[in-house]
Amino acid sequence: MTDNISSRLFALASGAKSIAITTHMHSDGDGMVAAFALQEILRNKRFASTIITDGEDLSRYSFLMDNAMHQPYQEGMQYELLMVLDCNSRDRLGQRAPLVDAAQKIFVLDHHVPEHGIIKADLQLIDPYYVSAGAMIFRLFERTIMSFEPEVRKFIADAVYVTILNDTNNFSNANTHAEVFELCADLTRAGAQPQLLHKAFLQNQSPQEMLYIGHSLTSIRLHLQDRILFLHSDLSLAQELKLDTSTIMSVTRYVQGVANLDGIAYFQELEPDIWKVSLRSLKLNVQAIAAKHGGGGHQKASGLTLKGNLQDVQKIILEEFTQAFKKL
Ligand SMILES: [Mn+2]
Repeated sequence: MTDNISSRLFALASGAKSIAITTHMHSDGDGMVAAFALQEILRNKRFASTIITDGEDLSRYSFLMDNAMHQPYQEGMQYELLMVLDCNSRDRLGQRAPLVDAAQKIFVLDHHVPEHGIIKADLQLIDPYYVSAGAMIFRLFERTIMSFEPEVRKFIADAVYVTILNDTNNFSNANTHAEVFELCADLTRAGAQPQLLHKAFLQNQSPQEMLYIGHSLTSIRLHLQDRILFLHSDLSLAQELKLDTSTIMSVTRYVQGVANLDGIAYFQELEPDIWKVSLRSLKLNVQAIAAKHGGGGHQKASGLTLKGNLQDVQKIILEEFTQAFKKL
């Protein structure tokens, strides 16, 4: 099945004059790093491609970007073949959604549950069982990757390993099943060095980022008989610290170890009164909550965007959690 998809993808690439790779908005260490891996695979098959970004700061990934060809989105951009990674929804492409309309052929590779604004693809692989989009790329192109020179193989293995570190939150999320370790063993054999990648990707915070996290943690409040934890970071905090929040990992990872919780909601103000809300729960289906408000993700980890002041958006989420408990 996967051999068939990879050969069909290379056939699409052969027929295309231009190829773009992109991912969801507020790109992360899965979608963006999977794009680096896919670009390297294409390059070694002699297909040039460009990764289209929102112009976000990619410095977190600099250790994997020596060969990366990327460009911020500009209105009017057109590519014959568009590859969308870690995303199956047009809505989640944000300002880059017109790339979908302009493309002649579209390939979608994703592990999110399809919800709304589903991209109509000529070729797609969507499987929520996979731990990361990067993991899907590795399994999909495994035979091709293994035929590459050792240093190319190592680069792809490094990138895929990072997508797994990202989406499992360092092997601590519920998606860390046996196949994840089997895949990581294969990646390690292909040259990935877990200790160096852990250091480069998960332990490179700036003092400003640590201050941002620390201030955000002081906002912790408990609700619904102390079963739900809320915390937030307002825009002024990022501005005071001169921190570009698109460069840092979600603050939720610092509260996922709090004992006796049934859910977490982290509210991050991206623009005045625009809040990115990250939901986590091992008990409640937070994907349903996020989807109801135009967001999406996974049952145990989802995200959405809400408009309003902090009090209002927190009220909305508190009500959703209250209803979700009633349904249990
Ligand atoms: Mn992902």
